[in-house]
Amino acid sequence: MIDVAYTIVEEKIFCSGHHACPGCNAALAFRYITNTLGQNTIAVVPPSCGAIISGPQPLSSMRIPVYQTTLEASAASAAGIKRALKAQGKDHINVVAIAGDGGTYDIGFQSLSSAAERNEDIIYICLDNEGYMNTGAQKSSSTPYLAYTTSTPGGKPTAKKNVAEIMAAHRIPYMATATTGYLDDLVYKVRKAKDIKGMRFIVILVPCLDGWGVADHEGAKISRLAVQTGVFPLYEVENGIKYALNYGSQGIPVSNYITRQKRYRHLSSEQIDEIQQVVNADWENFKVKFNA
Ligand SMILES: Cc1ncc(C[n+]2csc(CCOP(=O)(O)OP(=O)(O)O)c2C)c(N)n1
Ligand code: SF4
Ligand SMILES: [Mg+2]
Repeated sequence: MIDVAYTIVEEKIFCSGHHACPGCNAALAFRYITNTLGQNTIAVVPPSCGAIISGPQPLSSMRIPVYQTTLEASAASAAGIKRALKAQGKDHINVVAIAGDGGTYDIGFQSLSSAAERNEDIIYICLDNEGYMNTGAQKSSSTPYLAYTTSTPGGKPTAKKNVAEIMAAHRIPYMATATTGYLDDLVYKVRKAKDIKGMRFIVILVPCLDGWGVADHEGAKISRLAVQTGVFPLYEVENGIKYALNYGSQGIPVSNYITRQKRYRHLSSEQIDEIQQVVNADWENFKVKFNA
């Protein structure tokens, strides 16, 4: 594993007074993303909880320009802005799209995939709270197997889409996973992405207090458990082939993660065992990539 102990230096781009729920981990991620990228940044944000954090203008919580685009078009909008800046000789300005999982895994995926294929010079960050939370916690293709959402009241019958591997398979210069429980690692990855040219993609797991049914102060702890149980490993992939593991499973039973969240409270012990088996098998397969 790679040691990424870092001093977090924040440029004060993110301000207090946003409209997210108290304790929202998406807001925490916004703070560290924007404060790390700094003043020379333009953000593109589609409809999502991120949009109520970053806008409406002039009441934005961010001291940088924010373009609120459609749910389908984050990557295309960011790519267009970056190309226009380059044409004006302003290549030093970072363009970052910050979208939810619904806007990334599902509705915005076509424009994201084609921007990746063209190797557009943008940073694309997915704040993955595993559902359409801003509209009442419906399921997305990021929602995990058996999790309750308002559109899967009996639990989602299919698995979470693996967007990290899909994006790595585009062979973009940089792909990484991160989460709010490991802020030094998150900042390290945003800073690294800032210094790379071409398409950069980071998916950040951000527990949604309301949609997952966790206490206001538990978001970061839950996200650490996601990593320590092996549910959501933190890793990087360069050019689709060079894998590096930052934080992975510590062998903690997945029940420690699941039983803290109301979205799983309908599960039987057999179903929790089933999830444990899947996590074990995924982790064994996943480790091969780092030993190769
Ligand atoms: C094409 C389209 N479909 C539906 C909507 C309504 N809508 C606005 S925000 C949102 C939820 C987006 O979910 P996600 O991207 O996961 O972000 P989150 O709210 O979870 O932060 C939806 C469905 C929309 N704006 N555009
Ligand atoms: S619904 Fe979830 S993601 Fe949205 S503001 Fe509240 S805690 Fe944050
Ligand atoms: Mg979401």
